[in-house]
Amino acid sequence: MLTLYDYLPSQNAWKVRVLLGLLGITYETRIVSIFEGESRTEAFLKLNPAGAVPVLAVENGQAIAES
Ligand SMILES: N[C@@H](CCC(=O)N[C@@H](CS)C(=O)NCC(=O)O)C(=O)O
Repeated sequence: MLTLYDYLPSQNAWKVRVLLGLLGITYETRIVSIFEGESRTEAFLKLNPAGAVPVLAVENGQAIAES
């Protein structure tokens, strides 16, 4: 199962939500509250050193950043 690290007001994350929806790909969502520092935690920076959503975590533990 894919996991999308998302922030609902983010237009960059929205693009990924739309694409996954159009492709019919199911995924889990983890909300990252970017204005509360959740994109700058050590764990999140391991997923995306840029500290930004969207990030799509794939099954082998790798993560794809950039909308
Ligand atoms: N080039 C990136 C930009 C991502 C980006 O700027 N994300 C914003 C939300 S729209 C973010 O997470 N900002 C948090 C921060 O910079 O701390 C993309 O297209 O995905």
